Amino acid sequence: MTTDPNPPQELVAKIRAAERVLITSHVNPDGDAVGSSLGLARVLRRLGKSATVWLRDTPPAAFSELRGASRIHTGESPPNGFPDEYNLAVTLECPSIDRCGLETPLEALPVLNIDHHLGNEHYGVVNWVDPSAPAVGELVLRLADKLHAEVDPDTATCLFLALATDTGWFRFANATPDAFKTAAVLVGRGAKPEQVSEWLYEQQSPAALRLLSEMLPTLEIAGDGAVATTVLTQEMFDNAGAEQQHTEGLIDHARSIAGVQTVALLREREPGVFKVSLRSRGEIDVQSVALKYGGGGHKNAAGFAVEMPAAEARALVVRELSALLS
Ligand SMILES: [Mn+2]
Repeated sequence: MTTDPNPPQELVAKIRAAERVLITSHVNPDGDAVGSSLGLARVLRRLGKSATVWLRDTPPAAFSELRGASRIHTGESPPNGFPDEYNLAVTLECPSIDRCGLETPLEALPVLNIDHHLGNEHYGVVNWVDPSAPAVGELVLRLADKLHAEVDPDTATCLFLALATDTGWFRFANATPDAFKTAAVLVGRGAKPEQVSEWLYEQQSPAALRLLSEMLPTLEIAGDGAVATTVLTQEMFDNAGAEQQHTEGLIDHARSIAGVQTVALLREREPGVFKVSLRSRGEIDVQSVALKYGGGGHKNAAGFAVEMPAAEARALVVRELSALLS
């Protein structure tokens, strides 16, 4: 794909002109959402602007070591006199404006929409959507360079975490030559991969491991060995003393089984409501399933929510995933 790697001029101009910027990303924020948001906030502050990061949901604890993580505002609506006290909102990683968890009021501000999801709805006053970018963190790096803002080691670390998590540590199909080049630039500017890896994988709480042990017995294989599903009910969260944030990475265990092409993790967010996370290999498009049920994502990683009993929800997911393979 030959996409212009540069941010649109209009986007750069709007950022240069703004003094107080609200940055947000999607609900249930992942590494790209958190790393990009914190990285962009640091870039804007470096330019003398006020930048506030608001995420509707509390980020996973694994990201709490990132510089600025303790300053992230969470909850139903943005803080500090929203919307009157801001000039501009930037959404990162939000294919539609409601993905940030706040719909109408955000439109009180001009919205810059920066994303790499193919199905982005171009809802902003300026839209910078580059599906060839391995992570939104890479777009933030390109933007920082365009703005001539210094990317210091803490900023580079935020963006590296975004890139590393979205590419599965450079193992997924989006681990392109550009992804490696961007990683090289970020490490050159002071990002420490070994430190990020330690934060993500060696700071687990006992609750997270107990939750894994609750999940593993629920493993079921269907579709001639190609479809693996696991379930986490509220009861399992209670047994483990775990929270939703402890589910980070749990879906990958089923992916590791030989012959499995597509996997799902169903987790109960509130009684009877399941968030379904889907993963797939190669050309198998799980985004199509997610879109059918009002969700979204990428070809190989997507999700949606359903309200029904666990067994019924699992049967539906198995049916849909099996149909993808036939
Ligand atoms: Mn992303």
